[in-house]
Amino acid sequence: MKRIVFGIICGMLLLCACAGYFDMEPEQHENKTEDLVVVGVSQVGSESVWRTANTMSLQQALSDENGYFLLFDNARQKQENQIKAIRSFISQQVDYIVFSPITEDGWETVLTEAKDAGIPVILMDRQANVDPDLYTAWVGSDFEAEGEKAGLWLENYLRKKDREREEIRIVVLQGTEGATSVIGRTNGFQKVAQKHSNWQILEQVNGEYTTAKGKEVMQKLLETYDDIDVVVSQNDDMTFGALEAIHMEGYSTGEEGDMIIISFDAVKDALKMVEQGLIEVDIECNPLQGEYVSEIIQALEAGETVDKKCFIEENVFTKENVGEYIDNRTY
Ligand code: GZL
Repeated sequence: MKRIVFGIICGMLLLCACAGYFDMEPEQHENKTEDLVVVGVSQVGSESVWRTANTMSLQQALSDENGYFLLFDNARQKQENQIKAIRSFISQQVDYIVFSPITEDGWETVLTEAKDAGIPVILMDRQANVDPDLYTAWVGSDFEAEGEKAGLWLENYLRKKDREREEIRIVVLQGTEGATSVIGRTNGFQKVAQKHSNWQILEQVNGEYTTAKGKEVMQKLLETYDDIDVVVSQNDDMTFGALEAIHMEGYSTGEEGDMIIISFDAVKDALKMVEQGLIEVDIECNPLQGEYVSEIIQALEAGETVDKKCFIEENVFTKENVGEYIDNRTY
């Protein structure tokens, strides 16, 4: 039974006016409104190229042509905005709530309210530290695997360069504190790093997943430490800022450079830098999650059970393989 309140129907009528809604027979109006699945989406923000691609993927998949009425809210990187949006979706009695929790903690109360209202919650991208009964499914990346891939790449790179026994001084630009992607990438990289007593993680700093903050914290790290060998930057936007700071100080990056850059996300502009040798390796984090979310909703609409967790396939890009992928990159 679709729960669509007066406010949404008004919005629908307004929206459909241009789509010839009023040319239809009265009984057709009912079908059009009744057939749409109403989904409330609370998005973290628009802090990165990755996030923009993630949003576009959701909006393309949850379109009215695909049978959805999408209520979309941009939380501008604030948890309180996400909680407000979720409560608004509950009061509008949407059919599903979809959101990427900006950080893992602080969701128990509002997700209990959604459960009490009988509204299924689908998590995407980041995860929430709640009783698994409070959400129906999660779709996203294996962040710990991403971090481990970065560590294993560095291990292999140093071996090839005959630098296995050298003192390797590493700094880490982390994203938003408490985000699943930060926790996973940090733990995954450390799992490899702890096997190498000659690897020294000098400092891990919060670059907030943005270019501006990435540049700012990299400048501070360059002032603090003389010889940094490796920069692990947990998303490409921070990497763009870090590279600006590194070049401003007269350092170079790449195989023959002063520092090795390891980045995450693998957006097109960063892959171009991999091709140019500015970034040594980019660990993919796939933002195209809209189709996965839609498939979960369609399965639930058909009365099917769905997997609690759905991990998305991801790649690792270096100069050796980036050429095969870069032209097809849509973001
Ligand atoms: C990863 C996602 C991260 C991206 C950043 O799934 O949570 O948030 O790596 C984005 O670009 O800001």
